[in-house]
Amino acid sequence: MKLYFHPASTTSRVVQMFATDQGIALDYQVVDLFTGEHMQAPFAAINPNCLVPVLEDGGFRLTECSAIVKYLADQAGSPAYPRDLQARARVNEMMDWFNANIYKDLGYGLIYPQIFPGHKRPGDAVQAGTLAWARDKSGIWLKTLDTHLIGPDKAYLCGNSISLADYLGAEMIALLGMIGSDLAAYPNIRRWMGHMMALKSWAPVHGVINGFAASLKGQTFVTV
Ligand SMILES: N[C@@H](CCC(=O)N[C@@H](CS)C(=O)NCC(=O)O)C(=O)O
Repeated sequence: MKLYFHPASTTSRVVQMFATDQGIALDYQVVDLFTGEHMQAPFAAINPNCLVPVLEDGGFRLTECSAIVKYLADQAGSPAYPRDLQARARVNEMMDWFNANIYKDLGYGLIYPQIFPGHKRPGDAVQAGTLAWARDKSGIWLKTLDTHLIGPDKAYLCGNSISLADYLGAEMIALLGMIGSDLAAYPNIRRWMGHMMALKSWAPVHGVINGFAASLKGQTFVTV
């Protein structure tokens, strides 16, 4: 199976982390987001959304990182996507929560407009207003995640064993490091992220993005 991806892509790393951690072999093909390869005709023919990741399994193509890891997990029979109806529903619930709730405010509202020039809003007032809104909303989501969704007892999002939701959610929360948040205000999130970052696949998968984060050091960001 082939994965079209880029190591600086949050959603690509979700798939990379899951596959690497679970020992699922993929043929990795970089699509260079920095030169705009994803916007060119050959890749647009593969994914008309012009986004990575894309999984190719023979003639079957799949987009959306959440759908991709579910497909890989089912194929491998991974316990990270349990068969039990209610346990699986809990994992789905948590994945939807990250994708639909926190990511739009934390990723697209707060972090990306500050670190990716293409996401910066036109004009200082619009940029400042976007960041202020997203900072407040992100703070509410993070508090809910810390207090209610993780809480003081669980090692992982859906209990004491790792699930697909952890691979998805951890990539989104790890972005906070890029704008200088140490998660000190969110001890349960910090503990959970400690477990995720201790996975042996974490360092190799995050080499490129950590290099980018290092290049941002010294800049001042609106953060939570
Ligand atoms: N909902 C998609 C989002 C994919 C996505 O946003 N990919 C980004 C990288 S993280 C991308 O390809 N961006 C290229 C661009 O915006 O031009 C998923 O979960 O896979």
